[in-house]
Amino acid sequence: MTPGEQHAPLGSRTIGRIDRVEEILVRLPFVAPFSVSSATWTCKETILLRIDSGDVSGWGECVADPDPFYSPETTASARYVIREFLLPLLESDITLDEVGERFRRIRGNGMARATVENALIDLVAKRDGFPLHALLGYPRRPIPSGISIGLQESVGDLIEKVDEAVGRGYHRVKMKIARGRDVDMVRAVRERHPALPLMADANGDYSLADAPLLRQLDAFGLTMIEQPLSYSDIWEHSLLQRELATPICLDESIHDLADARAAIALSACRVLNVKQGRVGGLMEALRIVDYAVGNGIPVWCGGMDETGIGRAVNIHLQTHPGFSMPGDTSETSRYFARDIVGPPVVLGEGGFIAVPEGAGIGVAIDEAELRKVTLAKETMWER
Ligand code: OSB
Ligand code: MG
Repeated sequence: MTPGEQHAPLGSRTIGRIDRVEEILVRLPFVAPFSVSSATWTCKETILLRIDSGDVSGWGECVADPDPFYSPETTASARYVIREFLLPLLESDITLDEVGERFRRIRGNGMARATVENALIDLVAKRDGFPLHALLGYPRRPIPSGISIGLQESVGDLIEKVDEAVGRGYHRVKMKIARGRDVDMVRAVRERHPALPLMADANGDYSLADAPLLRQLDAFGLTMIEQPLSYSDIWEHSLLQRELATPICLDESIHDLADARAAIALSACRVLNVKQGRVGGLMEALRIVDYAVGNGIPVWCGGMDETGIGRAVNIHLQTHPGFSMPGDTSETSRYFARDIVGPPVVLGEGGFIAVPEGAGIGVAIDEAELRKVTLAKETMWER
């Protein structure tokens, strides 16, 4: 690091010489199945990208699932787009801004783009000797915690899960809801935990005709309801928001800054869930946070039940002071008995999460563990 370099804007840093790109398909079992209105997942199956430059390796994790039940992108589509369209756009020594410019030619496929971009940013941070948060330009701070509790079979099961989360010290609880598993379940949680910061995520299960039903949720003082309507809608959310006292938060509907601007202009939401993996990477995520906060819309950081690689990225991202609400950043053990990186994410004093201290994402790959969960490997670029 040379003097002054510390404040060089992220986008003006060059990616250096790329020697090798390897793609690793992994499958990690979950400690328990995770259900949302549109899917049940029993494991984390995804691709990791390792980009090598000299003796430095940058890592990126794709947030796509093997199925298109959360997003139209899938593990297979991301692999295809990365191999056929994104990696061929890379060239040694271009800047991160230039990478962003080139990647803009690829429409959609934000999860694929984020995988490559995040690996490059991790690589640059490690090479230049900065923790990721410092490269982004923000000092460390304790990160608030939040947990996302999947759909449960019964009210009893749900209460057990919520009690456990509250006992662990999570700052807020998100519960998944779906048609027929909504008002009674929210009521039960609220009666047991009157002061708990609580929100509900429908993953797009409702339609505008359900407005009277969703209005019943106003009685429970939820901090917000996430993505009540279709994954592809913004307009109808603006109509629904007029009918609800509870703030709407958009997740699936927001793919980039333009979507965020449209949603805010239409008053389709009062909160945004920013997932770097969904919006094409850290750089677009930062633009969305700046824009939303500048326009009076608070944001929080979502998650995609990532391994320790993506989990670390989400933690570093939340050093941005614009993140004013606890996100879906939970302990590693909430999903995995064993992770492919160390140390695991744990809740510290007061339920906060510490930002990793090393260079880049600041967590170390456990090569032995990684080998155990690897399904396939492919070298996609060799110098
Ligand atoms: O809707 O936020 C969502 C997980 C996978 C896909 C979609 C969502 C989620 C979560 C869990 O809610 C977030 C996490 O714990 O990482
Ligand atoms: Mg969501």
